[in-house]
Amino acid sequence: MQIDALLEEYISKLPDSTVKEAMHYSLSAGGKRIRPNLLYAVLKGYGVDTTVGDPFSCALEMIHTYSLIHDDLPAMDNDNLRRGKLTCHKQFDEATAILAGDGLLTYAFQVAASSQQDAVIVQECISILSGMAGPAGMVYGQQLDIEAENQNIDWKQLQQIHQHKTGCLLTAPLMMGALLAKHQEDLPKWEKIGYALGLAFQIQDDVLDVELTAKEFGKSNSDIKNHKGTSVSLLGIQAAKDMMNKLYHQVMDDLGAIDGFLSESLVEYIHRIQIRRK
Ligand code: GRG
Repeated sequence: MQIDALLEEYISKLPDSTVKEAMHYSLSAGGKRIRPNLLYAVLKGYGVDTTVGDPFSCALEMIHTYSLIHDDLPAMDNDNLRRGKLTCHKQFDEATAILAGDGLLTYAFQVAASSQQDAVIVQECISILSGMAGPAGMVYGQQLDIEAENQNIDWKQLQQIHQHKTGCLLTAPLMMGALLAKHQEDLPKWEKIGYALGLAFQIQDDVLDVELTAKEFGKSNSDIKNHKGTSVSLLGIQAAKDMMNKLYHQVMDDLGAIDGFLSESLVEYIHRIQIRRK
């Protein structure tokens, strides 16, 4: 089943309520589903039936969506637009948006734990997922990001923020894919690839943020409004683009060097990410 249909199915199991509506609103607002697609492409490359990834791909998208809902709140980035639509707290209200994020985060782990795969592998996947999303991963990155507002940070500090805030949740599907495919020995390689991909993706986000209008990009340019350093403001637009392309190349090269992994679909998918305009 497609990721959209799977997410619909999981949400339909919840009791009817405003928080369910808000979770559904944000989950179905037109996200690119990058994290689920990365997981499926890793499984495909290892020649594994991609349905083994279903509960984990849904959990990833739920956690990603929770992070966006909370990031948009007035206490954080205070954004009105996300994916070209009203942010969750604008469409509903702040209390509902906080609960929708809480609901998506907790439900994600219930969904992941419902996997019928080998119990040890499920436990390892949940450990990766929680580690990457939590206070040593994405939440830590968000904290660093908030502290960096109105500060003169250097490139090293910005990289640290990006790697946690964005890189961790892009690395998780790669590592979970290797675990589900029973290729634990490849985990360090996927971790390296994930962080390079995360950094490239975030630099691209910064470049698109200045090159496109909010309408074209589908979200507000809140980094400028919130006086945040970005790869473009620190490196300049051309150097940022050069670094992004170098990182994407490195990712493609590293993918080709994983023994027994057929990288075509993942390389093709990452190339689509590389040329994205939203
Ligand atoms: C609130 C704990 C907490 C964390 C928030 C992800 C995040 C951390 C903040 C979002 C800020 C941001 C714009 C980061 C840039 C990279 C990024 C994650 C972009 C959005 O991801 P996409 O492009 O989104 O995959 P879609 O809308 O396609 O799902």
